[in-house]
Amino acid sequence: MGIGRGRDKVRLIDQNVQKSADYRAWQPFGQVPAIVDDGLMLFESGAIVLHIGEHCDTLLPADKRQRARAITWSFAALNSIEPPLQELGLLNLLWANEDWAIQRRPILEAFVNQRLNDLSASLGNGEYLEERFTAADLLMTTVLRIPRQQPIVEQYGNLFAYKERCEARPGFQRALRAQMQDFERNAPPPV
Ligand SMILES: N[C@@H](CCC(=O)N[C@@H](CS)C(=O)NCC(=O)O)C(=O)O
Repeated sequence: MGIGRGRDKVRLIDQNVQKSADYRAWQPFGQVPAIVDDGLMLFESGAIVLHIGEHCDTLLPADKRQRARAITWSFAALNSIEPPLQELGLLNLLWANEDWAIQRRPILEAFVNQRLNDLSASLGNGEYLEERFTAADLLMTTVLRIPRQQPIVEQYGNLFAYKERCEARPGFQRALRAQMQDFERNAPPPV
């Protein structure tokens, strides 16, 4: 996939490509997303967003201290908030009625709530994680969208408003629409 150079640069892959040695040389785990920018092959969404941020002051401020803060919050989104939300999202989506999942749920929900509570306290009345929108907000918003089957982020008024504010940004809407179009164009016909 190329960077911001039109839809002809987007390559969708199937499970055969995922398993292929060529693709594994690019993305060792066979996952998406992965990009090539001027011959540089990258994977991991956090690394990709930060790489794109190198060319975009909106995503990564030129000021060194502000940049370091944006990177710090990017890691917080991916390392501290995403793992418990991801586990909850998968539990809801794939295993909700399994005995082990029913047993796991209370401890997991408590952990998720602890993280969201701390994030909510840190955000306070702020519009964004730092003084202005950065790559960290993009990543945090994407992470907060994970537990869609369960209204858990909704319980934190300021976090929910923050997520909606970030989602409403024109760039976010454009990117989401483009991604959804790929799914719509390639969805199997209804049975
Ligand atoms: N940590 C990786 C996770 C990527 C990931 O989970 N990708 C999913 C789609 S959103 C995937 O490729 N799943 C297929 C698989 O794991 O085989 C990242 O942020 O890029």
